[in-house]
Amino acid sequence: MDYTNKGFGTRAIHAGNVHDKQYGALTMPIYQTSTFVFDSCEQGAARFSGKEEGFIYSRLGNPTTAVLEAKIANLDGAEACAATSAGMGAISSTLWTVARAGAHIIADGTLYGCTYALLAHGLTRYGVEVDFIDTSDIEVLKSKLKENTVAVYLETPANPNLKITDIAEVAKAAHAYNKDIKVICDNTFASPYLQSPLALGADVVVYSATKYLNGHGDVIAGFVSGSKEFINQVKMFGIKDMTGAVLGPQEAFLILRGLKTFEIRMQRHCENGRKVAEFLNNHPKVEKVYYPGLESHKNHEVAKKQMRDYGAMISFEVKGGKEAGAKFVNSLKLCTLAVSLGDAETLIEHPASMTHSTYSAEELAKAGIPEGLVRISVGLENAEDIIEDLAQGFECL
Ligand code: LCS
Repeated sequence: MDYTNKGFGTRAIHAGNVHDKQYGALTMPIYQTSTFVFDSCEQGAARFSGKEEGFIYSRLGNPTTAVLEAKIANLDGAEACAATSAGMGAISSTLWTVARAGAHIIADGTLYGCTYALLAHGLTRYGVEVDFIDTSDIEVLKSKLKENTVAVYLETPANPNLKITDIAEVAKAAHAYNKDIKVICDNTFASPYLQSPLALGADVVVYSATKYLNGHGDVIAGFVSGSKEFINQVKMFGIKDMTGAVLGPQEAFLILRGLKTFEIRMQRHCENGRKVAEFLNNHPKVEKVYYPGLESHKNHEVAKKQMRDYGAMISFEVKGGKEAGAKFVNSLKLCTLAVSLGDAETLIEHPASMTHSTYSAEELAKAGIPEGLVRISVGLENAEDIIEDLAQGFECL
C-alpha cells in the first residue's frame, strides 16, 4: 500500500513495514545477525556488485533497520534515509561525505556542543575550512558563500537557545549561488512531526533519534534523510568506510516501537510545552524565556511559517543569573536533572556547563548562549505537576 497521502500518525505506524511472509508477525522482528548467507559464490558476487538486491552484512544493511529507514524517509518526505548508531554518527557520516581538504563549510555558530566541536576542532584538523555565522542573517550568509563552499549547516530550533533560522531563505540563497551546495538541517528539536526541512528546500536532514523519534530514553541513534543518490553515498562511504556508525537491529526495533505512538507523544509534548512556556513567561523570577511559540521570540514569525507547532524545548534565564539558576535546578523534585531531551520524563540541564561545555566563554557569548541559561525538555507528565514542581523551585530562591 502507498501511504504517501495518509495522515502523519498512520504513516508513523504503517509506512515502510514489510509483510512477514514466513510467520505473519505483526511487528518487524529483530534480525540479530551480523551477516547473511549466500546461496552461491555467484550470488555473493552479484550482491556485492549491486546486480542483485539483498542483504550482505549488517554494516551495509539489515532488514529491521531497513524498515525503520523506509519509515523515516516517508515521514521526512525523503527519497531515502540512513540509520546511524548516534546523532553524532549521522552528522559525522554526512560531513565526511561532503567534506574534503580545501572545502569550505558555513555553519551556524549555535549548535549542539559536540556538533560544534566536530566542526570547529575536528574537521579543521583535516584541512576543511569552517566559517561560523548567524544563518538567520541571510545577508551575512550570502557574503560568506564562495567557490569552495560545499555545505551550509544549521539547527532550527537550535540547541540550546531555540534560535530559529528560515530554512527556505537559506536554501534559496545557497542554491542561487551554487546548486550543488548541500544545505544540511539538524531537525532534532522539531522532529518530522513539526517541520519538513526537505520540503522547505534543504538537501539533507540529520537527527539525533535518541530524542523525540525514539522518545523513551533508552536508545542512542541517528538518521540522515535526503536524495537516494546522496544517502547511497552516506551509506557506502560515510558510514561503511569512514565512521562505521551503523545502527544495531535491537535499537532499530525499539525506535520502531517508539514510532507507533510518535504522533500522540508529540501532540502532548506540544501541549505541555505551551503551558510551561506560558507559566515561565509570566513568572516574576524569570528574566527571559526562549520558546519559538511566544510572540516575544525574535523569530516567532519564521517559526510560525515553517513549523506546524512549537515543540517542548524551552530555555530560560532565572533572575539572579547562574547561581540562582543552579539553586533553582537543584531544588526541583519531579523535573529530572539530566542532559538529553525528547523523553517522557521532563529533563532539565545547564547548557554552559553541560551540553555546551565544548564552547569557551567567548564562544558562548558569540553564539547567544547566556552563562545562566537553563534548558528544559518538557515531558509527557501532567502539565500541572510539572508546573507545580517549577513553582516550588522558584519558591526556594
Ligand atoms: N543534534 C542535536 C540537536 C542534539 O541535541 C544532539 C544531542 C545531537 C545532534 C547528537 O546526538 P546523539 O549522538 O547524542 O544521539 N544532544 C544532546 C543534548 O542536548 N543533551 O544530551 C545530548
